[in-house]
Amino acid sequence: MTTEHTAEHWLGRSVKRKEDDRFLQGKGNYVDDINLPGMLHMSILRSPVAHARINSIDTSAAAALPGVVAVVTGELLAQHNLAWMPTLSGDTQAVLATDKVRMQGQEVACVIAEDPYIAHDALELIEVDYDPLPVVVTPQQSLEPGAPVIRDDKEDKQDNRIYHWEAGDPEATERAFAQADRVVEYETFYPRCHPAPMETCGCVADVNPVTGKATIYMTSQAPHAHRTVFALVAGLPEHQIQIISPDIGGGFGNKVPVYPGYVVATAASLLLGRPVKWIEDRTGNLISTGFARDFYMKGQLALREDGKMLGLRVNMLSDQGYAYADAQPSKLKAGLFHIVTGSYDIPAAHVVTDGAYTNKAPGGVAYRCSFRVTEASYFIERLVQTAAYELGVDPVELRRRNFIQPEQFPYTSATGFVYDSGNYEAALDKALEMLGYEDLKAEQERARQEGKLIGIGLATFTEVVGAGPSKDYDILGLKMFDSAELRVHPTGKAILKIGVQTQGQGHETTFAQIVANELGIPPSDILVQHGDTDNTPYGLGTYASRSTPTAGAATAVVSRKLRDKARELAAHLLEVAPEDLEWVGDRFQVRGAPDRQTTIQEAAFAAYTNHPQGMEAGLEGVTYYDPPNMTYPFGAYAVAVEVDRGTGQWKVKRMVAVDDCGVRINPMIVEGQIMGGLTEGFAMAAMELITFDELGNCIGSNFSDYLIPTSWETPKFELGETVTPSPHHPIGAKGVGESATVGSPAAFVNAVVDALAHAGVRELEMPMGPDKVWKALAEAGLAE
Ligand code: MCN
Ligand code: CUN
Repeated sequence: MTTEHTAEHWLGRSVKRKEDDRFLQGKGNYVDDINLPGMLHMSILRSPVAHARINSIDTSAAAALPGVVAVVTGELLAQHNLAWMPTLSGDTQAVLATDKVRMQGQEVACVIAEDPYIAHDALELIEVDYDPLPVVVTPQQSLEPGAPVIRDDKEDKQDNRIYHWEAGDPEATERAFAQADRVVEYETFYPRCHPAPMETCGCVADVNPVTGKATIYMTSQAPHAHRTVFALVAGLPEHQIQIISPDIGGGFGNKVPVYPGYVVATAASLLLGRPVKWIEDRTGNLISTGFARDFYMKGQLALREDGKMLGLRVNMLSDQGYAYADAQPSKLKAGLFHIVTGSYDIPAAHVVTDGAYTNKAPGGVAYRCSFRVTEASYFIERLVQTAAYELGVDPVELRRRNFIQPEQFPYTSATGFVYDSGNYEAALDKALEMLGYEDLKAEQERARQEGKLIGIGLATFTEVVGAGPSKDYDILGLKMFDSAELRVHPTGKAILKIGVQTQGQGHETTFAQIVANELGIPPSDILVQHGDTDNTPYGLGTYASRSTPTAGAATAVVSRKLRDKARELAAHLLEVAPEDLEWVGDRFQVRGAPDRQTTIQEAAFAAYTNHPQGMEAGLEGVTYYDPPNMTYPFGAYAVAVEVDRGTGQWKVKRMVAVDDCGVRINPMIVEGQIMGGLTEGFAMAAMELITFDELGNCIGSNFSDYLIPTSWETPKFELGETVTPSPHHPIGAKGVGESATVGSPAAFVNAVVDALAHAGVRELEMPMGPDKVWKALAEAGLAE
């Protein structure tokens, strides 16, 4: 009798998240859950002023408070050559201030005490004598001649410019503009915002006084890279440093940089011989850690009369704060901002970028961004809408006339990106159909006659994620490959160890699904381990939606290696040649005699109990995957809003998001990623803002000033999908973790601007609070 066997499919299946059992039952293990015997607690004193010379720091009263074990200052660190540390973009940042403070909230001193409350109380007893200096809060001010030089700690630094970097072809772009019938200009500012994860940053540093081994439990999106940086900063041998990222309560990019708190806690543990815990407070998190955006952008689009785009010029000025600390590929000074041509076939482009120091927090890239794609995507999608108004064509039509066409892939953009695959029109069609675009336009017209304002906004964005190919991508010289190690044990249960680190993205489930898809071992039999540098292979970590494109690919490749070995084992067991076997998803069958079969579990057992002579025992392997290209997910988002002419408030009537991230491993998790990302995109468009007064006081240092949406404010999202597989990824998947945050802000802004556009309004700066919208209404004569 022949057995008809069909293996279960594990891709495209909404397997429930394995990690949720422990999260839902309160059994997560976050850094603050870690308590070690003899552990001390650290608290950080931060500068109240944005720019000042430090005349003196008196720690005597704090040190005398009962329960205080030590007070650490920059001067003490300087004795160990630890007062400054390198940033991920090769600049330097103070660990604790010595000469000057250069931003409000800068780390000035740390108290180590027997309990966290004593540590906190002792901060008030530290006397710091500051001599205020002129403050610079915008990059425009900072680049003016005569502006105070912020980084005068560097001997050769005479001004505040950090970098000047260009991409594209200036001559070709000039020629394109010379041929243009129309030139449309657009200028905007993408304000500073903050990822604000639920869990702030923190660590427990445990340097063993006997062995010298440093075990650091840390909120880290990139434990391996952080270990290497620690080895370089502290001069500790790398094998004596173990970084463990336990469960992480959201990262969103905030936990990519190295922060002073980690370094001081580790130094303190080394000096005191006891474990030291540091848990950042909310204000510390908002005021001093990885912010996002703060990009001033201006550009021109050259068009033919029929709407064909010919050329694009963009100038960008970036506010980096007092240290250039963007976690981004070394070569690319403004990250991937030069993908600013977006989804459009623009033959020529020239992008000029500059970065400047200001008296503000460093951090740069964070917040669901893939290295500045967010700003680029926002800019081009807003510019295209502006061009549509200027040309008097429907924004849908202008997009259609300029999309890169499916047959043009792989498509090389004017700034050198090689887009792997796409079908932009299909995604747009789907979004318009879901939205009922034509009907909505008619409704908008009717509403206008009744004195009501409805706006429709689109964004048809392209992302670039999965950094990255080692020829172009490295951070501090570390190439951006990623890794997977897979062991299948005798009973056919497996353990997968990966170099990336989940912060809520569900890797324990989706990575098990990738193995299951290749080997037929059910995900429930596969343990996914990550976030422990001693027990996982080297990798650059989770950010820039790179986990699936890099470590996900490594996981598929290593699984296939094991399957090849399993084939040999099955052939041995069935006494046939390996070529005579057919893989059917979870077992090998003899071609022509399918009831003769060996399951993957049987092959695994044989690997330890009955392997052929001459073959190595065991069923395990490791792969380091160097991606041949980035992946280019994309989407079409459509938003309809209603704007209240009396108050300037706007409400989302509909929000349709069609995403294409290639093959979806777990549709439920992908949709969760998109919902979360859309919420954050909405948040930036509507309310999230870190700003500063002229003295450099941070406004947005707590949750009553820094507004994040709750479920009450968050609109309903309607999701759709198209599937255009990545041709170079082993399972055709593209990253998706950031798409919705990258793509959606422009759609929201386009919608609100569209409601006012007939009265000449072209620009509203984010966040579009009712005050701003009301002012625009009033200026356009629309307010009532
Ligand atoms: N996935 C899938 N099919 C695809 C693509 C992805 O099933 N075609 C799944 C993945 O396997 C993974 C998740 O979706 O479980 C996200 O995958 P990916 O796009 O590879 O992104 P990363 O895992 O690298 O996550 C990083 C990304 C970034 S950079 C930020 S910022 C962000 C984001 O993820 N931070 C998050 N989403 C977050 N979600 C939560 N809950 N918490 C954060 O801190
Ligand atoms: Cu830039 S935020 Mo995510 O890449 O960690």
